[in-house]
Amino acid sequence: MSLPRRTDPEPVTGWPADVAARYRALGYWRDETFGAFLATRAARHAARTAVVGRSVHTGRWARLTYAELERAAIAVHARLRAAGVRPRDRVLLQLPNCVEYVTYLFGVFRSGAWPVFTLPGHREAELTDFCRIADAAAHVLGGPGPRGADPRATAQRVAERLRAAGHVPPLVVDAGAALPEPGTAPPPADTGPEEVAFLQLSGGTTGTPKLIPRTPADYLYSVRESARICGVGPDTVMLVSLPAAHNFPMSSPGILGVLHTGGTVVLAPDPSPPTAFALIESERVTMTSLVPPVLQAWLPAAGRTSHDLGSLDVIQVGGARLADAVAARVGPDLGARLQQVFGMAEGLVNYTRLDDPDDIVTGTQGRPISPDDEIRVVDGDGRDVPPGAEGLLLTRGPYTIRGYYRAGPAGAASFTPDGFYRTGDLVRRLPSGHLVVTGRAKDQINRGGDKIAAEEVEGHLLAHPRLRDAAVVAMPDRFLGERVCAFVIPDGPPAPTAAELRRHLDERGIAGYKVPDRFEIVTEFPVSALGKTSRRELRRALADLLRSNTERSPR
Ligand code: AMP
Ligand code: DBH
Repeated sequence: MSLPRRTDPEPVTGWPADVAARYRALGYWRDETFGAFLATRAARHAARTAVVGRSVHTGRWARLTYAELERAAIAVHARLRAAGVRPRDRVLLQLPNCVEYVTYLFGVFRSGAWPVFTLPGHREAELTDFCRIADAAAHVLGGPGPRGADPRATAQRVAERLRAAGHVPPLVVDAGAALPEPGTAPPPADTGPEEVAFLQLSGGTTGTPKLIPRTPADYLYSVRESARICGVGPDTVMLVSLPAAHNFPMSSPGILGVLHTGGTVVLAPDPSPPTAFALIESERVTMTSLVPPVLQAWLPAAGRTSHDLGSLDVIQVGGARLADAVAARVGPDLGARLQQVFGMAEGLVNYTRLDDPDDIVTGTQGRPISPDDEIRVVDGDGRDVPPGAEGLLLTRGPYTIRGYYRAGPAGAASFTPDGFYRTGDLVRRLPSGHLVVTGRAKDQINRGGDKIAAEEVEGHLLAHPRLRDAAVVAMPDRFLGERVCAFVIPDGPPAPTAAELRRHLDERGIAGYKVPDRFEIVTEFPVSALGKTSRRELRRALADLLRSNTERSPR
């Protein structure tokens, strides 16, 4: 069987040849590929437990040794090959946290195809965009989606949308189905170590999502160093309760860092204290990675639980700004060491080190992995600010991309002409090199670690026939850090209600976490000096509104 011909991918990565040669000479970039990664670990750690988690095939908990994981990945490769998936094809990988996440991840790698790391919460709006941009050949799905959604029905709607736009929909591969006996195992169909091997997702800032091309050479450098910095080894038992696709639990050091060293990955279906605490006790979990709101739910629950959390040694927190006061509670309330992680799927990852003094661990978001991570803190005109002052963070280095995948001029705007990635984050740099994240200058909302591009939600709102304009901004929130607020201007009375607008967005098929938590109906927007809608003024108006609401409402 063969799939329809796909466009050739663009394996360009943009590192200048002399820079690449230097990263190679320094030993950062090596020859290891993802197709071969698991085979060497399986040979070394055959009988050790690699993965524990639910199976979407059997519906029960499963434990796989390294040897069993390798066999399952070979079977997935055989299945994909029989279905016509070829090296460099793009394959959407969309699964809940389950053992099949890992078997399919390595099966896709082994086939030489590029996984595209979609989140379980992505719906037809996002998936259609990913399929279109990546020209995806296959879509691996399984299990129930969030809030009981059926991923097969979603895939059906994706297919309809793609066909209507003249595209060929991807082949649907159900990870819940039984795997074939591999028979004669096809050899790994590897692509080169410095070629693109997968597409990670960016939180984005524009109307269309951005895909991040990563290579084995650059990514595995960050994984190896992350494992070393975080003290990960064969005795590490890592609880993964954030979506496995997210760059943080995937690579900082995450699933790949643990498998790199022969440790055990435990996949939790959700991060709630009852689920996570039971697994920490039963699997003797030593380490986990959390976003701040999950940590805030764990802190009070730890004092009440009957589960033994004593095995827990390191709790990593990242994805969104952790308040210093909450950071200080980790040791006393959870009896574990805190590690702050400030990273991005585009590359740069910062860690507080396990031997950093307490004030650095609670008060900073860490320092870069590599001595060759170049950091610039600049003002609005691109000039370096004085040491210690707040500014925009620019970065370049051995595992930070030089461009997005097929993103055109809108994508190029995220990079300086000399190749620095414009993170859009506001930071201060301490003399020790540690960074403090002080704010953000990009039109993105960080809802407890879930990133939402304002422009994307605005685009969907503007498709409503009775709206003239829409502007989406962050709204401060005690628990999630930020929530989403949409200001809308109706096209005359009667204005659509919030419920109608939510229904409209639901019909558009966008992920639930992007649907605004609050709608404000207004008659006009404040404008900047250039006549553009001023999101800054809207945030200020919202802050005034929220303040007067709290003052008025009785306690
Ligand atoms: P993405 O580009 O979608 O991978 O998201 C990365 C962004 O998440 C960063 O540029 C920051 O805005 C945000 N982020 C990640 N970790 C932290 C952290 N520890 N503190 C503050 N913001 C963070
Ligand atoms: O938020 C992120 O994207 C992130 C956070 C921590 C990340 O990509 C990472 C570590 O690698």
